[in-house]
Amino acid sequence: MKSRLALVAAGAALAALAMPSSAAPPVPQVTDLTGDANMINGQLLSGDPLPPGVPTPVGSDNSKDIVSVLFESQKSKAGVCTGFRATLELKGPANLSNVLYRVRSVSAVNTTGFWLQHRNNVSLGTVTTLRLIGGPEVKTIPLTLATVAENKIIFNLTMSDLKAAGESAKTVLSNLGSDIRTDAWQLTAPQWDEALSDSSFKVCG
Ligand SMILES: [Ca+2]
Repeated sequence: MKSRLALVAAGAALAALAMPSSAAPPVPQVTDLTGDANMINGQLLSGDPLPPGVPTPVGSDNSKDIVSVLFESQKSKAGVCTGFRATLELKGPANLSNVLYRVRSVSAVNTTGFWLQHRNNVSLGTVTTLRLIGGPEVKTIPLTLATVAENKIIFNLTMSDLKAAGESAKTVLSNLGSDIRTDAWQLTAPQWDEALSDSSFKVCG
């Protein structure tokens, strides 16, 4: 019995050695504390009763509470860059009822805004768009509907989307961040939560 156990243990050890080491999980470029989706930490139209980033668990809405944003380049099987993906993670499942979920950045072309937006309101229904500000033309480009999976909203941008935005495989997005707002179509306020960072991301890095 003892020898059989030894053989089993040895086999397990060999199997472990034969397995490829698992890659480290990707690290989000943007992270935010939880419990602060409350409209009151620098998020009112005017007046800030508390400094930004002060958690207030009472009244915080998990469906609008930013946890992180992860930007990842996407490649074909041949290793060619096909665009990128941005995953907005929330504390709780998303609530697509008159809400704007936005992943923010800027680029050398769209210097004020390169915004990925998944929103729902009475005028538009549910749409995913790319809002461009500060470039040759302020405009909004329709995107493939984002994937909503429980507490994650996943935006996918193709090279065609980037080209339509005046961008390319060389584009570097900076000032990465996110904000979540009440969506009443032309009025997108108040803001529930916001996350900012100094991080940057090369779309085909
Ligand atoms: Ca948060």
